[in-house]
Amino acid sequence: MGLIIAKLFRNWWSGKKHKIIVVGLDNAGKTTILYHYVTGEEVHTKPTIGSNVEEITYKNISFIIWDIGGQETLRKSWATYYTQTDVMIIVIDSSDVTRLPIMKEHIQEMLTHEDLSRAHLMVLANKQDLPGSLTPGEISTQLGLNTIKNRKYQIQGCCAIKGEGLPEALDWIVNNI
Ligand SMILES: Nc1nc2c(ncn2[C@@H]2O[C@H](COP(=O)(O)OP(=O)(O)OP(=O)(O)O)[C@@H](O)[C@H]2O)c(=O)[nH]1
Ligand SMILES: [Mg+2]
Repeated sequence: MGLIIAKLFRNWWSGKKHKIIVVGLDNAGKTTILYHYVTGEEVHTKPTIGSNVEEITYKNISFIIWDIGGQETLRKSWATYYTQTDVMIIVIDSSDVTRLPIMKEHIQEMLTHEDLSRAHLMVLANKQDLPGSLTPGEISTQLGLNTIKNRKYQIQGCCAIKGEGLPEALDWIVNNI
């Protein structure tokens, strides 16, 4: 407890703005998540061309959050956002089971990318409200998260349109950066 308070104080005192990147396939719910963090409400989104960036403060810690478009043609440019990243949030549409192997490959690439070597990983298993969606445990298995070594990571189930599970993800981030 004392350590966490000391860490929170140090982060606040240094004025550091932690960089979070939010990646995932198109339609996963990334922009919905970003604007839920910013406004606390459900927002109507359009597919992101390029990226959105917003700043939020949570528990006295400042974050710059980059939400990067996930359409196939945009995925080649994800790496241009990686430098200086503190936390990567990977968003999965838990009902989009057939495309999980595509995201598994992207995660493997990200985990070996030099610019992300010190970034923590939060996987958000979104759309838990949809019938047929996989549980966070099932997604973790399919993505092979249990093979991750030397990195802090967590998987969290969520429903971005209702905001469920989103504070828990930020709490984990605040407690682990
Ligand atoms: N049922 C359900 N729908 C969701 C949830 N989260 C997001 N959506 C919907 O999924 C659709 C896509 O959401 P976006 O946030 O635009 O997806 P994105 O990942 O930003 O997509 P790109 O910008 O194309 O990469 C929208 O219609 C959202 O309302 C959820 O938890 N449950
Ligand atoms: Mg988007």
